[in-house]
Amino acid sequence: MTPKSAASNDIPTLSLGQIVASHGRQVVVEIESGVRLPCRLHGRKLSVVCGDQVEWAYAPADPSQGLVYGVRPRRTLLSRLVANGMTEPVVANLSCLVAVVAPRPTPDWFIVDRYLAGAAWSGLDAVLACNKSDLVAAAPRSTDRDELTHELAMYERLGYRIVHTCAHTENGTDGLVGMLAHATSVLVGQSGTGKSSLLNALVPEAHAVTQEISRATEEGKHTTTTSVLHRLKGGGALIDSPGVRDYAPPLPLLREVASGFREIDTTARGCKFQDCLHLSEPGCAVQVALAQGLIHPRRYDSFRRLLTLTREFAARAANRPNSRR
Ligand SMILES: Nc1nc2c(ncn2[C@@H]2O[C@H](COP(=O)(O)OP(=O)(O)O)[C@@H](O)[C@H]2O)c(=O)[nH]1
Ligand SMILES: [Mg+2]
Ligand SMILES: [Zn+2]
Repeated sequence: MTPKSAASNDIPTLSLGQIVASHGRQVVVEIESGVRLPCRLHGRKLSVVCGDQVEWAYAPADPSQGLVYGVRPRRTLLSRLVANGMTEPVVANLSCLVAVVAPRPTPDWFIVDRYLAGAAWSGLDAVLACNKSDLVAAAPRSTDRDELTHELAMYERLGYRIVHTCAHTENGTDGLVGMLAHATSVLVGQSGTGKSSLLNALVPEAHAVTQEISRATEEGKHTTTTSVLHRLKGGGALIDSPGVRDYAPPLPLLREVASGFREIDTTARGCKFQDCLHLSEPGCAVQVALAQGLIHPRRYDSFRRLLTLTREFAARAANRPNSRR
């Protein structure tokens, strides 16, 4: 509860709640009783995302609705880079990111790496869920299956926890529930990997809409249009998110890019060159580890691509008048 300010007679006593869904100015707030109340944002400048802790009060003229007056400081924020170089907040107050992959659609590991880097930069724990375990044995080509196994083993060596699930039979979902207990987690990944199906397996009352994968593109269509927060029975909360064909986290300073890649970060700490970007300098510790096979070439490629993107955006920002970088 926030005490009412003596001067603000027009503002009623405010209560604390959490945004569980956001549709622009219209949001849903879970209030202290657990009831989910439709609310409007009060004031043009206010903007919220799913997961935000907010101060709200019943609308004076219509007690079936609430008004949101303010947002509490966010403990964490997952954002994404949008086309013009700006960042857009996606979900607030998360503690864990679950990157969902599946044998179909064919995994885009660069997207996975970007999510993992975004999680690291936002201070979130990250786990990988390999869904559709029923399809692994029936993968169209054994090379696809081998690649999936190979990549997952690589992430496991890096210290990421991996869980294998089947949203249809609920095989392995107990393991996922165990990982998510007491955390506020978001399911992210390509469309069609089964994020909404997993949510339904874990929270049946969520009734999340799922969709057939389009045969033409092997990509799921974007059935999930907004992030919604659901409570897990064992404690914790789970947020389904719209799928992405492309995701990039807000870019850090050039020298911080390595911190999004665990193995590159550790190796980079031993690099003898000050201000090294670990791109091509002979004798650079990262280059040596790469040549020795201690860093996976595809992970290094992910790092290099994100570094290049950071460079491009930094250059663009520097050329803009009134830029902050
Ligand atoms: N075989 C199989 N199909 C699944 C599984 N989970 C989801 N699907 C299917 O994959 C498609 C996309 O699922 P959906 O949950 O909408 O994916 P989202 O886009 O990540 O939310 C749907 O046709 C689901 O029925 C699974 O574990 N096994
Ligand atoms: Mg979905
Ligand atoms: Zn270096």
